[in-house]
Parts: sequence; C-alpha cells; structure tokens
Amino acid sequence: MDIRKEHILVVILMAGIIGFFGIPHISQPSCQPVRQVDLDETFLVLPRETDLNVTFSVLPRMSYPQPFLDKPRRTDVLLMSPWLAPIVWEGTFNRDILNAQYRQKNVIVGVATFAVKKYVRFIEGFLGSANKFFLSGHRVNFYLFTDHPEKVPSMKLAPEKRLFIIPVQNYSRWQDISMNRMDIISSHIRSRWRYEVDYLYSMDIDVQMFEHIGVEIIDTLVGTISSWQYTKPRDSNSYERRPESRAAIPSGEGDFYYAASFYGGSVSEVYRLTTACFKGVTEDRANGIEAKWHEESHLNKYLLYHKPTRLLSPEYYWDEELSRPRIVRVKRLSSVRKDLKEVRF
Ligand code: 5GW
Ligand code: MN
Repeated sequence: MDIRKEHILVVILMAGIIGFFGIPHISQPSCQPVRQVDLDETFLVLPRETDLNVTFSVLPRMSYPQPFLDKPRRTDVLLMSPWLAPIVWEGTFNRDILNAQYRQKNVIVGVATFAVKKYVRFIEGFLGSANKFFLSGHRVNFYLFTDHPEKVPSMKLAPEKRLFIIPVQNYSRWQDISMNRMDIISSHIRSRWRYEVDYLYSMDIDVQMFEHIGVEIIDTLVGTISSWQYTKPRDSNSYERRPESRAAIPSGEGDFYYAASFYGGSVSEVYRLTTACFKGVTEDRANGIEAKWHEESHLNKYLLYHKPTRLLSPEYYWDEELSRPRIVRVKRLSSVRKDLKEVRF
C-alpha cells in the first residue's frame, strides 16, 4: 500500500516538474548529413510534383487461385535474394493481376538500344518481337541509337508503342561502342528521358523475344542473372578481380553475375548506375586498364554494392548457345546467333 502511495507521489511530482519546466529536451545534432553525396555524380533532381488527386477506379472483378503461405508456387528455384529482392521465374506470378494493377498507374517505360555498324541487321528482329512481347498493352518508348537512320526498316508498331531514332556516331573499336552506351544513356536521361519516361531499360539489339516480358520486370533497380553463370561459385564467376581496375570485386565477394544485355529500373536509379559505371570506365581508361568484360564488369561491381530491388531469372536473357536446364521453363528473350567475325569487323 505504502509503495503505491509513493509511486503516486512520484508521478505527481514529475507531472509538476514537467508542467513547470516543460518536457526535457533531448538535444539532436542539427541536421548533419549522414554521408556526403557527390552532387555531380549521383544526385539527380527530377522535376516532380506530388499528385494528391485521389481517383478511385473500379477494377474489374478477377477470379484466380488463392495464394497460400504454406504452398509455394515453386520450390526448385530461389525466389528471393538474401536482401529480399524477388527473383522473377515463370510460375511464380499471375500476369493478369500485375497488368490490372499497372494499368492504373499508366507508366511509360523507355527502352534504350543501339544498332551501330553491322548491328543494324538486328533491328527488325528486335523491334518486331518486342512490339509483340515486350510490355504488351503498356506504353513503351523505344529509343534506337544508330549511325544508319536510313536503314531502319519502317515497321507498324502497336498504338501504345513509339519509336524514336537517334543518330549516333560510330566508334572505331567495338569495345567502345558497348562501353559508351553507359555515357550516352546517362546524358539522355539528363537531357530528356527524365521528362519522358518513368522507367528505363537498356537492352542489346542482337536479341529476340519469344514469350511475354511484362510488368513483372518493373522495379526501382533491376538486374538480369546471366544464363552463362547462374550456378557458378562466386570465385569462378567472370568478375573483374584485378584491384587496379575500378570494376574490381574482391575475392570472396559477389552475389550473382549480371548480364549487361538487359538491366534497368527507375529513371533516377538508371541515371546513377550508368553515371557511376561510365566514371569507372573512364578512370580505367586513364589508368591504361580495361575491365575483363568491359561495361559488364562495371555493372557487376555497381550491382554488388547497390543491390537490385528485383532480379530477372535467366529466362529473361537466355543464350542460344546453351542447352536449357529444367528450371528455366521458358525462353522469353534470347540472343541471336551471330558470326562474330562477320558482324564485328
Ligand atoms: C561490335 C563488335 C564487337 C562487339 C560489339 C559490337 C557492336 C555492338 C556493334 O558493332 N554495334 C552495336 O550496335 N553494338 C551494340 O552493343 C548492340 O546494341 C549490341 O547488342 C551491344 C552489345 O554488343 P554485343 O551484343 O556484341 O555483345 P555480347 O556480349 O552480347 O556478344
Ligand atoms: Mn548481345
């Protein structure tokens, strides 16, 4: 009884003190930045007005099998990275649900692709198949960089698809064509794409699509796991390991091996990625070193330290030269076989 009385007394006393002096102030450091942000390289201010209009659209009723926590759709593959990014595999998602959700957002996706020199021959196969299978029913702007605009075949695209042909110079060394992609993408984001699209994907032109590639690919930062190295131990992956290169990944590190042929994400994340990778390429050049797999090595370094928020399984970039294992149920996109000597020189 006594103890209770004491407690009440203490509470009354405290209330009196707080009432008289105010709540004790815990001092905070005055807005010290936690880390230094290099404005020139990593920071991009997108002109953006937060839309507070709320419209309630009525979605059509959908019937689909109920999901159950104890019944995973697939148990033969990894569905989630250790940092909780989903890995997209056939059989794990319902495209109708995704489409219905995304249609409300009305997003525009940009695709940057290059057809320089002899690679113009791949334009028709790429655009023809992408028109049919890439984000079918959603708005897509294809940005095609070429040194031969006159050779772009005239093709009828779906009404929600648009093609922009952007003239570009050719480079004498083939490595430079693919390495400069990063620089060209980053400067076009700065000058126009940030006003034109919500998401941006970079894709090789020497590929064709065979199955739908839909809104399941859309996320903030997206990498595709290479079909060549999807089961290799990290130390036998093709990462650049020489510490002299800016693309170097120390041994014992590495998550997946990502393909430079297909990556993307939100416009500002792709800006950060391409700017950082091109900076690495430029510094390597100045130091007289070229990373093992060129811009792909720099991409892998970047994605190791800036974890992708979503990963595409090798279904999304299957190399024709490989025989397909059971876990890769569909070949959505695949490289076109090419005679390297004939096409590159
Ligand atoms: C030329 C010679 C060697 C390597 C690349 C090229 C090359 C690449 C070219 O002459 N023209 C060209 O437009 N490219 C672009 O870079 C294409 O968009 C191509 O898809 C991309 C990457 O080069 P790839 O596809 O030869 O690289 P891999 O690793 O897929 O064989
Ligand atoms: Mn390619």
